[in-house]
Amino acid sequence: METHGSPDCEVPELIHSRDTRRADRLPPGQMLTRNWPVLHHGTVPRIETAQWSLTIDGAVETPVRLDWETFSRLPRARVHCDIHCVTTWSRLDNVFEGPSTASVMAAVRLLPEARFVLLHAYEGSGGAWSTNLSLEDFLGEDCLFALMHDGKPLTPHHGGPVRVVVPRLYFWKSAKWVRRVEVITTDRPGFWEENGYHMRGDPWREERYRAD
Ligand SMILES: Nc1nc2c(c(=O)[nH]1)N[C@H]1C(S)=C(S)[C@@H](COP(=O)(O)O)O[C@H]1N2
Ligand SMILES: [Mo]
Repeated sequence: METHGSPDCEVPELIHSRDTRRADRLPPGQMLTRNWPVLHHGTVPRIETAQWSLTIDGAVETPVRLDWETFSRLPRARVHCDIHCVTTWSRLDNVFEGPSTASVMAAVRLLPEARFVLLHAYEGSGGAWSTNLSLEDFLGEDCLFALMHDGKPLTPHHGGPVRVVVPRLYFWKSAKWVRRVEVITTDRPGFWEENGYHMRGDPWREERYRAD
């Protein structure tokens, strides 16, 4: 069943990402944009929700695979946040909606040695794409698996049916078309990180490229 709307009548709680409270919300070297640019490697994969699933495995006690039916009914949060792309555009005041990363990850029980995640995406033509994050960044209170943006289902171009959103880091860490969360014990570069982008990507420190 194609459900994008909230599973119950209640509007999910709105969490204000901490960076939206700054007096100056534009990180160094960024420029404001009002529209929402589309950026990715390869072509846009088209995933029917009936074929969609999210796998969480690696350094966890109980790996899971969630289908759309289950995932779309999970309790959700709404997050008000700013987007900062490493290519220097920033878009303020977005509202994303979906299950929080912390609530979804609680189901698998992390092993004590778990430290990082590699997010893997569904692919169009153009090959495998992934990105790495520390668990601390990934499980932030404003991080979610987003199905909606500004009240509408995420379009395929922006990562629908489901993308990750991690507002505190440059937007390349917010994997579109997420299909797998691989929990790992030592940090491993993803696609852009292999190609010279920073392992962490904090926009306030301008962590754009790797120094090594
Ligand atoms: N699967 C996947 N996710 C991705 C990318 C990609 O190439 N593949 N690019 C990243 C980059 S570099 C940016 S800036 C944002 C862009 O998201 P948008 O197109 O919704 O603005 O997606 C990120 N997530
Ligand atoms: Mo980007």
